Amino acid sequence: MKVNATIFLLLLSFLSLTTYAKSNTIVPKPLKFETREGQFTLSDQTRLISDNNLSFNGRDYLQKQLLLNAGYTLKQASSPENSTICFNYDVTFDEEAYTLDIAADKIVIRAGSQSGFFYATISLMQLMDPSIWSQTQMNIPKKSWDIPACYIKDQPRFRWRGLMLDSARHFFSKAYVKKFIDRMAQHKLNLFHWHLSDDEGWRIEIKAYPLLTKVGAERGPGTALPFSFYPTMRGSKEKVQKGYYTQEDVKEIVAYAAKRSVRVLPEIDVPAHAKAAVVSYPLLLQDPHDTSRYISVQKVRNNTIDPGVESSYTFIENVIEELTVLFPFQYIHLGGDEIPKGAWQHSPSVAKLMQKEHLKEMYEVEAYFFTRMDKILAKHNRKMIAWQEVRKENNTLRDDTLIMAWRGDGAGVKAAMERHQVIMAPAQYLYFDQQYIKKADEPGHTWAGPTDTRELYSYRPASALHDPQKLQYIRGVHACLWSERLFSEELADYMTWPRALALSEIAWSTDKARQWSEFKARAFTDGLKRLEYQNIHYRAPMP
Ligand code: TNX
Repeated sequence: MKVNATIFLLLLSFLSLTTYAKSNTIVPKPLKFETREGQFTLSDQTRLISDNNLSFNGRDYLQKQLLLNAGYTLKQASSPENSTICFNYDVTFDEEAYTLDIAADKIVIRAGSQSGFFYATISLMQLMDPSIWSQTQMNIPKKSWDIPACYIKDQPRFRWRGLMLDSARHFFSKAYVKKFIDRMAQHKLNLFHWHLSDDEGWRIEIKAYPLLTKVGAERGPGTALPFSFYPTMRGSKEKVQKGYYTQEDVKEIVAYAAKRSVRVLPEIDVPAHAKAAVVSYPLLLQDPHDTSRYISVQKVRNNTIDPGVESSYTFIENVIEELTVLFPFQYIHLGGDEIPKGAWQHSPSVAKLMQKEHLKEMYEVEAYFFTRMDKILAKHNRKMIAWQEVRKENNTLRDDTLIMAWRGDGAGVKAAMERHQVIMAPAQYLYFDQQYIKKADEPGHTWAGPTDTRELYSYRPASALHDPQKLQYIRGVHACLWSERLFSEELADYMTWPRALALSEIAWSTDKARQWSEFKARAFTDGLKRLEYQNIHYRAPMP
């Protein structure tokens, strides 16, 4: 009898343990998660109640997935019935914060913002069977969905949780860009950084400058960009690579992202990394008498816009003007990275500019250029974000300029110490174009890696900053998927997932709350199944 009771108790605790493990597979990890007894069963009898419009995007997202995978949507009710999901507005909640209270007969979501309601819905869906994420109509719809009872109180550590896609080195279809954004949203990443121009291509339609996409959006045999950058074209030398987004495409993508609480940050990389623009409009962007010879880190010659040529500024201003109509986000990224040594050395226009403005060194010319960029942005009601190289002693950028620190963690910490607002994107941890492991046949760059998911997860964004007063300057965390070597969308998936699961948690949860083995139990179980149901070609985690 006694033995039986012990076995029974053991069995019970085992059962509750498995429910616990099963119930909390949410990525990123919520701030507070309490298991409760029992479960809610969602069926076609379940009703929705909402006292506000802010919850629309969340409800709509759930309904679409239910229609695909359960074969029905939930009807609205005006008062609570047997099985109800309530979306209740609460003015006291911060942006992005929510609570999710799941009991046997009722689910109550509280939030004070669109993003809060959306994230509550995402968490709710992550508690359901992973097949809810399938993007194709189920042959046999799953009629009823058990959701473990629990209480969640959640809000993020950083308000800026970013991921960059480089559409310039390799073009990604509109459909892929949407999928990319959708997956970000599923993991509460909220900042899609879109690298739209580089040496290898100009990818966005600009009405004032049609040659940008007529000439600058294709490269390879028979085009104006017929060269093979090292190592960009490796493996695809014979093929013409092309593609760009029309303004209609961009509007569609920005609206798609907004429905998912994702803001879109466009990047036009100037003055370097601009070969595609320069071959499209050489007379506007360079001095024909410039005899400088230089080569970029990526082995591209003559790839910079000339800051001594006045039409360079008109050009950039006109581009920015069109961007502001397409992108409501308050920031525009203007690049500023890796200006090759020797650029403009023999440009008569730059020599003249230096004389006129009393500039002695080349870095002062760069600073002058970015000060003017900042003024143009201010005129168009936008703020500047740029790679860390733009941080120069003598430029007069506005205080709210954001610096994106990519050359190691130290660079970001230094910027914060000097009271610059900074986004942490250290290549050693957060460059998704780097190999996972060091191996000859493993895809990816090697210069900053390798970085497997576990190492990435160990990144503690502000840990090297010892002055608590300066913590406020670290605004967020950001990973970059550069695409020189991304020859297919499958490969882009592979490089991103599961690393982006770890990214989402670094950005959302505190350092203290994170523990690798516990993360694995959530991320490498249901976390991967959710990706599988969406046909994501993720890299299988290492044993
Ligand atoms: C450095 S990060 C770059 C990119 C490359 C990347 C490759 C930065 C601002 N510039 O142009 O694609 O390395 O890892």
